[in-house]
Amino acid sequence: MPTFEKGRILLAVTGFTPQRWYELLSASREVVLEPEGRTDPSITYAVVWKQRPNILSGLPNLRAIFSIGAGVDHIFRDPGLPDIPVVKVVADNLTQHMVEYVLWRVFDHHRQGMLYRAQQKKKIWREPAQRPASDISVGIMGLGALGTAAARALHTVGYRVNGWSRREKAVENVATFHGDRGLVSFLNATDILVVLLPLTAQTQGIITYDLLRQLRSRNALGGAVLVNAGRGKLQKDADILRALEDGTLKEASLDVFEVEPLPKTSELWNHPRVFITPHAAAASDPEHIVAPMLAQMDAFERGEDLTNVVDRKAGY
Ligand code: NDP
Ligand code: OXD
Repeated sequence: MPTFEKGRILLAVTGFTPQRWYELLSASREVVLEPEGRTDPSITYAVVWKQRPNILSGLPNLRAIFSIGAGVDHIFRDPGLPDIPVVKVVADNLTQHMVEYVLWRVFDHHRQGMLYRAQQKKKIWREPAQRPASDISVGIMGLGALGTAAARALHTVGYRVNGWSRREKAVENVATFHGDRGLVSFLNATDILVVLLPLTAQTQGIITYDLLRQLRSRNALGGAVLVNAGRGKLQKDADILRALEDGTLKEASLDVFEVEPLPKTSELWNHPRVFITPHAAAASDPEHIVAPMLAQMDAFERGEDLTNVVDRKAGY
């Protein structure tokens, strides 16, 4: 049997060099790097991150599209997207990174990291009051693979945890809310809001000033806190600045922004109560993602169902 009788892969990526993805995928299948192969009938899979628009529409035998990340909004932006299954990443390694990020940011806000860094700059020796995690409610917007794992970890270290999802959901030790009807109650019970939603037509721009006003600001932290590691277009950067200025928000940790990279002119960069990371909460590591991806392709060719296929209608 020839080595590459299996379907070939089109690797279509913008924004970074996919060398390692190419090497690991090539260990098992022939890989074509876009812009080559755009009408190649031997290509049956596309592995993509922010692919250039319309490049998948000319592939006559494309059977499935694999996202390099957990988010798929970058795929659905494509006007020429063929009507075939889109598979997202669900990987322990990625989930672990997101859990680490969420714990890190929640601990830092809870344990007054911003205050201590400001004091250190001025050589101030002053100890603020300490409150236990059990006095603080963290609300996770988006109780999916990442949000649920973060919720469990936060409960384990002592926080009270709320979760909000589209559909009704039960998660042990988490007070769950869902849909438009549950949103205000969820926010009213939340001191630190952690956003782990996907970007869809329904969620775009959801983190507004008015939404932030619903958070519980009279709390053990002395104010409400926002952590967004979902997508930048969920939020309005200007609304976050306004909320920080008038005390609606005490502090924010932002990993994602309306425009990325965050423009140098953004006031968020220099804000003393904003902590910025460059869309780095949970990177997709090819060493952990490619092997299961290839295994899925093999299984699919044996007639098995693909897993982690996104719901095109819901957009995630
Ligand atoms: P999932 O698809 O597993 O979960 C999404 C969650 O959001 C579900 O609980 C879903 O509700 C909820 N949701 C979706 N739409 C709505 C809505 N309209 N109203 C209320 N809840 C809604 O996603 P993941 O947990 O795997 O990932 C979440 C997002 O994190 C990704 O889409 C990506 O944008 C982002 N991400 C960011 C990274 C970073 O480095 N900053 C890294 C990886 C991911 P339901 O349970 O009812 O379906
Ligand atoms: C993802 C991301 O969606 O890294 O996985 O943002």
